[in-house]
Amino acid sequence: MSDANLQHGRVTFLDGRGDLSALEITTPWSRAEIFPHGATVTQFQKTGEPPVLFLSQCSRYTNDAPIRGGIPIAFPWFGKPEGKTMQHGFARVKDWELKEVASPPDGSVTVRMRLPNYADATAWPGCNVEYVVTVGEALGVELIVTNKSASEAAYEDCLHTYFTVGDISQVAVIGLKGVEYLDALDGRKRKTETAESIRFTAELDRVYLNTAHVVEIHDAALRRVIRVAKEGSRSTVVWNPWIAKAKAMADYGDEEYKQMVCVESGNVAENQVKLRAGESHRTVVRISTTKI
Ligand code: TA6
Repeated sequence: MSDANLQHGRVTFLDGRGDLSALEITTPWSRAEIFPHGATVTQFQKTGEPPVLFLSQCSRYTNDAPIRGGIPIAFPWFGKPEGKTMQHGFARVKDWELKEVASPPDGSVTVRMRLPNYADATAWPGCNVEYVVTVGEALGVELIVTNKSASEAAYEDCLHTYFTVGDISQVAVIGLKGVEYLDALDGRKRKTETAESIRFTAELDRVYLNTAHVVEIHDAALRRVIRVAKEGSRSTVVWNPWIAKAKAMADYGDEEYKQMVCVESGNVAENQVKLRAGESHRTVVRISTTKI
């Protein structure tokens, strides 16, 4: 292991888990972990508080599978569109290159990574894909895609964030009332959210469209609110697998649905990003917590 001591924070290269190495970032307020595998932020925890991100105890740490938890990056597609064999694209199972570690004057730590040029260039025209993680009192993640080709590039992205909650039955997701969504559990039928507070009593899997809203996760058991603010994102996905799907996922504990909820920010379906030659797009998420 080696350390990079920065002005305020510190980055330590860890042996990681399984086949995968990891970076540990510590700042005056918080601690985080990032795996170059999939550029997956797996942990973010403020000093004296419960973890913000959920990480399954059953996750695999192998080169051929995504990590179950944290913030997997779904890119350049979401789900499994016609003709695609891999769910949620390939970015989350590629090893990203570490490009830069820095500590801005505010005491946070930033880590910049790049998606190497992938073998299957036919899957998608040449783009430069970078990811910047900022660890401080809050957690910031930013996916930056630049179209280096001479033709238009279209893609979906989703920062597929798993959040830790104390008890899913006491959780309310607030901020999506009136927003249209595709119900993945009902043939992706288009519906409109009528609830001020979305609550969980069964599997829930919804792609909310055309929304830039801040979403809050109110967690009565842990007495905290997690705030998910975003820029450059028109879609928000909310998911809890509940009992049957939890049992069906080999890399997820049967009871773990009680302690997590996914609130994911990106650009999915009709919200896909289209870049003209030379254009860039930034999908930015800022995650913060307050005690209640
Ligand atoms: O974001 C919700 C979702 O699309 C669900 O349908 C479920 O499949 C989840 O993603 C996890 O997908 P994964 O491929 O990581 O098992």
